[in-house]
Amino acid sequence: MLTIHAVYGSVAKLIDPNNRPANIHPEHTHTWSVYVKGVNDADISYWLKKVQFKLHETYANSTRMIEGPPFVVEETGWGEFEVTMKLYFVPEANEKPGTLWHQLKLHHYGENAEAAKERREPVVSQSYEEIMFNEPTEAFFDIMTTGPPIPQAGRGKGAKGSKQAALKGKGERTAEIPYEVSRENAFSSKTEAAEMDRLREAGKTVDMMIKEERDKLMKLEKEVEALRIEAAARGV
Ligand code: SLL
Repeated sequence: MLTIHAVYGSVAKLIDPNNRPANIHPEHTHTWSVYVKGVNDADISYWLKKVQFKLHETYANSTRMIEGPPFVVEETGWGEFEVTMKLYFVPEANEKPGTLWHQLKLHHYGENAEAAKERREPVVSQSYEEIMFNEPTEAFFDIMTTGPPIPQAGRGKGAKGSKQAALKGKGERTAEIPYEVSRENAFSSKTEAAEMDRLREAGKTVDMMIKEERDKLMKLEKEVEALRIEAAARGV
């Protein structure tokens, strides 16, 4: 089992009548963006190839394909509607696209809606998503467990210890190792496979730990939010 985390949602701002961008339809009241991104803006392009955003049919070209990061659609409008996001994974995943739905929010709601509107606070609506793959391909699993690609500076041709260096060195012998262990060969592909299994198990444990921590964090965030609402209600 492989679990991937992503964040999706929207940010909307009321258009300032004194600072209205040119060429906007006179009925449009808000600028907004809808997005899929990594938790804490982490890079997700190593597993997410492209995203198709389906907007309300009142929009011209309501189906927008975003071919690479950032996976964002920016628009202006007057109404709220549900955005359908189709996530296309990298080919290594060998997975069908996954679909997410997001309700675009333009308006503040609740007791402090008017004050928030006065202050022109952006309306943010965001969700976490956990995407699970029951039987990931080896290649996809490798990509996911290796983590985001190393930044370009540290990579490049023949960077020491990099995969490229290991695989593309001219005339070098392959790094393949004997299948069976022998006294001379303490390492073999068999023991390597066993090691991989252990690593996979460890990976699952780490995934579980991350999930636990995130659950804790979300609980704390809820508590903070409740306190904030309570404080606001008391006029603090
Ligand atoms: C509503 N059911 O009535 C929704 C529909 C449509 C949103 C919302 C402008 C599109 C355009 C726009 O905001 N459409 O003019 O390009 O609230």
